[in-house]
Amino acid sequence: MLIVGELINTSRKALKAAVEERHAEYIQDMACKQVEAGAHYVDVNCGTMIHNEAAIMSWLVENIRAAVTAPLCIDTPNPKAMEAGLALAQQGQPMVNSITAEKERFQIFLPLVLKYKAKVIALCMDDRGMPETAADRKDIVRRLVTDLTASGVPEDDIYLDPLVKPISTGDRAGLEVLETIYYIRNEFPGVHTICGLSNISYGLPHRKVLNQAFMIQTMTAGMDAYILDPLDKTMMGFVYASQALLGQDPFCGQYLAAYRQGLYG
Ligand code: THG
Repeated sequence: MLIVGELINTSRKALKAAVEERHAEYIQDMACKQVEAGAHYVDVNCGTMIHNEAAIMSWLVENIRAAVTAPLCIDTPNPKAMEAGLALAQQGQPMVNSITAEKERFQIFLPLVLKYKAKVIALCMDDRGMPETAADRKDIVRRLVTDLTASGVPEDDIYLDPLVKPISTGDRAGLEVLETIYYIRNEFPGVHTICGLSNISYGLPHRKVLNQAFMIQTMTAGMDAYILDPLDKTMMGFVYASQALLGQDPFCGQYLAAYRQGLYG
């Protein structure tokens, strides 16, 4: 299981304010807290800062890497911001978040993935836009896996993201993702699957419970990585419990170790 901490994202009001004030300690503290809570990667997203995204990405990455040794997940559709982040994120194997099957985006981001030997999140999206059904996603998944592996990206570095849409916008949003995970597990067992979990709950009250339920459902379907809020201790408890219950934690070792470290409960 790979956990990417989602909290350094300027779509979050408090984080945006800290970035605008260049409050480095706030950002560093947020990075440390997520890693201490069990995150393996720290996501870095300043996509709302459209006028100087690349410069802000550089500032964020420099400060975060001084605070934690965990590798970083550079989260932007902007090629300049992606390169700026990757150039500085030299600790462990960085993660590119994300490439898509959109022709131009694929051509621009692929060289960066190869240059930095990065893990890559491949979003199920192409020039036709956001997919609705699992059938739409399957076609895109096949193209992404074929094109990435043919270009020399190891299967183990590929994280397919089915693209989670809010359940408030359509009753089948969860089901279509589950069906996509089953498909990927069967057809491409060597690649990973990841999602932005908190997307599922946009627009509804008490979001945490929807995020937690969807984590368990998707993990049961075979998802093996998440972008989530690692400071939600109930969520982290469900992650360790699910791993053990799905036969992915020999002798409940991680469940026990996380309990002893106070990571849930
Ligand atoms: N796939 C991939 N990357 C992603 C996503 C994805 N990166 C961004 C996002 N989706 C995952 N990260 C977040 C971060 C925050 C929130 C949701 C997903 C969130 N923020 C509150 C909101 O916007 O309402 C902020 C509230 C506040 O102000 O604090 O929910 O799907 N590959």
